[in-house]
Amino acid sequence: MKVLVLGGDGFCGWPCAVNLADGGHEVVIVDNLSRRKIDIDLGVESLTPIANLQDRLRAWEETGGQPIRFVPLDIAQNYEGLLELLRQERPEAVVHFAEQRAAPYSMKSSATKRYTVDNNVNGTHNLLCAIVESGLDVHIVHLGTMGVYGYGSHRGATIPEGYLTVEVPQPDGTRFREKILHPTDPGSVYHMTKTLDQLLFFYYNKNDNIRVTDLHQGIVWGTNTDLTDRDPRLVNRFDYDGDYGTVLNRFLMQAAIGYPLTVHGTGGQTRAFIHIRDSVKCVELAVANPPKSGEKVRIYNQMTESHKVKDLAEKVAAVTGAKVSHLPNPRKEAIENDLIVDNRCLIELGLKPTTLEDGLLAEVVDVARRWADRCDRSRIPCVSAWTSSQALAVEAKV
Ligand code: NAD
Ligand code: USQ
Repeated sequence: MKVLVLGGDGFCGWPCAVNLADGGHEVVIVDNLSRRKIDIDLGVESLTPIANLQDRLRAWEETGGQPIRFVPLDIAQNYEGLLELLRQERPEAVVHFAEQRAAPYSMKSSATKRYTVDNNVNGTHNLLCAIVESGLDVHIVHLGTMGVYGYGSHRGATIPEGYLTVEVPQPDGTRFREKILHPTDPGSVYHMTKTLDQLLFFYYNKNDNIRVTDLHQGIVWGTNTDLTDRDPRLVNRFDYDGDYGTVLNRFLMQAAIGYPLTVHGTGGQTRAFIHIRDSVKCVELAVANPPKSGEKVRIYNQMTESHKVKDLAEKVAAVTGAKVSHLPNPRKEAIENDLIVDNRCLIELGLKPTTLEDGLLAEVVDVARRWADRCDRSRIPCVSAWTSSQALAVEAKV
């Protein structure tokens, strides 16, 4: 089938695009390369030396991959271009990764807050509008986040896959039962844009029958898949800086260079995780199993395991001998939370989870060790603070 991969030059999008092409799909990457421009603005680079997209695509073909085309386009700013592209390509599916995805970056300043809202909400809305205007029946597979549910308010309840059955007491004493979108509780401006995406999908699905699978993904860790391992020019990005690096990859990289692991606060924060190989597989499964016409938005919790940040630090320390440090938390977040997640949908579709216990921690440390000399240690601290009082505490420590 023909698939447009919006944001196909990014960390999750690139391995996903080559995987879909390897599975026989005709893939077109659509990207405005904004992620690479943000690296330049922040003065940071992926730990792994990533080739430019043209070289990536050439290497992919030279190593036997089905050709992938690239269309440079800003989906948030160029509505007409997006509509024209849909009309020309007539894809059966669009996989939508094209958003500003770092919570700390989204909290850096008014400028980055506004950019994140403009880019993410406009991009998603443009896609929905353009599909309606094109008259095409396109399945959207969107990368959402586990963070839409919020952290800290569940108190032992299992988080369902998107919908919650509630009972509303009625004046006559009876109880009214209904299935609603799970209430949202975003923890950053970035996470808030994902909760707004959810409502946009809900509305356009109800009004225009747009078919959507929204993948509420946990924190992705790891670097490469078998396909991006094929050639050095296919290597995936590895973010380690204080804005874009995510917690487990940061710990693995810090361990590789002998930097004390940067646990925020007590480390009692529990988060959901998924390895990049499983993330790629989940998108493949979602593309292959579209909702039927008239079906409500499908929501899958795309995660395989939950861990407390302090437990992750201990696991990484046990494998590598790294030291653990507890730092003032730049984020306004619950200091401790539980997280029990229902993820049966993707498992039932055939996902076989890769777990931390599979020896992969060590594998990622090897990737980080290999490129350790590319690391700029001064970019490791997380200095983007959620509030001014947190900024003061962080500045005092850095
Ligand atoms: P990334 O920043 O590496 O990739 C995003 C890509 O989208 C980049 O190549 C960027 O240039 C492109 N892009 C952004 N705005 C665009 C626009 N307006 N027009 C065209 N292209 C645009 O991020 P990622 O880690 O690959 O994440 C991809 C998606 O998955 C995001 O929506 C993110 O919210 C979601 N997600 C990521 C993680 C994670 O741990 N990385 C976890 C859960 C969900
Ligand atoms: N943390 C540390 N030390 C660090 C970095 C982070 O203790 O050096 C803590 C944070 O305070 C937070 C937790 O680790 O409590 C997770 O932070 P993160 O940066 O790994 O993840 P997050 O900001 O939630 O965002 C990432 C992706 C985002 C995705 C989200 C999925 O960047 O795109 O949506 O994970 S989820 O966490 O499930 O919402």
